[in-house]
Amino acid sequence: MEKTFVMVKPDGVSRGLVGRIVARFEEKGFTIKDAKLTQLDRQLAESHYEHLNSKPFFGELVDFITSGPVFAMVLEGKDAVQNARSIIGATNPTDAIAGTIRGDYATDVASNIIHGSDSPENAEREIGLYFH
Ligand code: DAT
Ligand code: MG
Repeated sequence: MEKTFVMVKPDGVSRGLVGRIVARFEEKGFTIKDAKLTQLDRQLAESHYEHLNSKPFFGELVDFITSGPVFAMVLEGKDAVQNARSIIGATNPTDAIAGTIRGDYATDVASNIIHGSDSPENAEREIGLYFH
């Protein structure tokens, strides 16, 4: 069994989508190992998205992700990282197919509802950042 880190972003929380999003992961077969509603400070946001800090949208990304509460989760399951990314859908909601979370609930890459770790190593790192 593998663990991954998934986080409903401020737009998903403010739009009241947490329950529906959590249900999708439960229905797929994930086990919720830990979860919390929390608000990121800039230091945590900059650390989480460190790999993007040279991108032109980095400031906007940090502003957005710290703009309100997020719902952070540790999910466990078979191939959890890859299966969660499949449910989440493509980074740009325009490319995300219907039936994925981003495909169903988002239109804009800058506010794409949800985060999911992209490798087991990053899952471990992100779980450590949020749950310690
Ligand atoms: P993902 O969240 O699918 O893993 P990523 O790690 O490449 O994608 O980027 C992290 C977040 O940064 C992404 O969910 C939304 C934001 N982002 C990515 N590309 C962007 C862009 N071109 N303009 C604005 N925000 C962007
Ligand atoms: Mg990513």
